[in-house]
Amino acid sequence: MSILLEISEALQKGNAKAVSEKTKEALNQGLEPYAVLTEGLIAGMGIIGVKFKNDEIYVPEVMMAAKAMYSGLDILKPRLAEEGVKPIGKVVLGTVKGDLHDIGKNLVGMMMIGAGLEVIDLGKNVSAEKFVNAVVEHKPAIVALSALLTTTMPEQKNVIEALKEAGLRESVKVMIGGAPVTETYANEIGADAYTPDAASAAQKAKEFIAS
Ligand code: B1M
Repeated sequence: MSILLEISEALQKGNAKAVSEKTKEALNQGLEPYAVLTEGLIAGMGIIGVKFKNDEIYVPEVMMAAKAMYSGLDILKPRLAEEGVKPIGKVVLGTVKGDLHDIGKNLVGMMMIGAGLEVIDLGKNVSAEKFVNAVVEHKPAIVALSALLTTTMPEQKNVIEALKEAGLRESVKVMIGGAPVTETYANEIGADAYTPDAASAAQKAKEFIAS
């Protein structure tokens, strides 16, 4: 079995210790951190998602898998961020109000740091008011909003509206993403960009800073 498959399987079993050890082993074997991330950790979490949807597993198993995913991410984080030098611009990032999913958002943050951006991570379940306050305080070039639930997607629109009301909309680019989010939705709510994954989010953020 390949080491990447072993990582995926250990993650699915919620075995944080094995995920952490095998992630180190994969890096020691010379595998690219991004391949370990996508073909090991994200692949494993994808299978968990399908099983969760089909009621084959329940929230406790998903929590264990998420914990195992973090033990792998902790090892990868410094390697993914390694290329980041002096920050080229600032991003305020968070998962919107009502939404507790933060694994994807954390990946977006890591990839952005790796792309040389300074990331102010407000965490999960972040209200529109908190985003507005962070824009006032940190003066970022970009606000990045993650939502994983169809029920919390409208909160991305609420943040854009709150930025408009505060007179701050023109001062920032708003990027949105998350599994249920689409380009069409981004256009509908007046976001500046939708990106499907963490790598393209970091790439787009870099483009915004350069433009
Ligand atoms: Co939840 N959950 N969950 N969950 N969960 C999903 C999202 C779901 C699709 C599962 C399913 O039914 N198949 C479903 C949502 C259905 C929907 O609305 N469309 C769901 C549900 C229903 C729920 C609850 C309501 C379950 C319940 O309690 N009955 C509940 C809601 C809690 C809440 O938020 N209020 C809930 C709870 C949880 C846990 C707490 C147990 C746990 C989260 C732990 C954590 O995040 N710390 C959890 C998990 C782990 C999942 C799944 C299995 C995995 C999510 C994940 O981390 N994926 C998920 C199923 C799935 O997505 N396959 C599911 C790995 C991660 C790397 O991918 O987050 O998609 P993702 O991020 C990607 C891209 O989306 C993108 O980049 C990342 C990869 O490169 N991206 C961006 C993300 N943000 C971005 C922002 C950007 C750009 C790209 O720009 C700003």
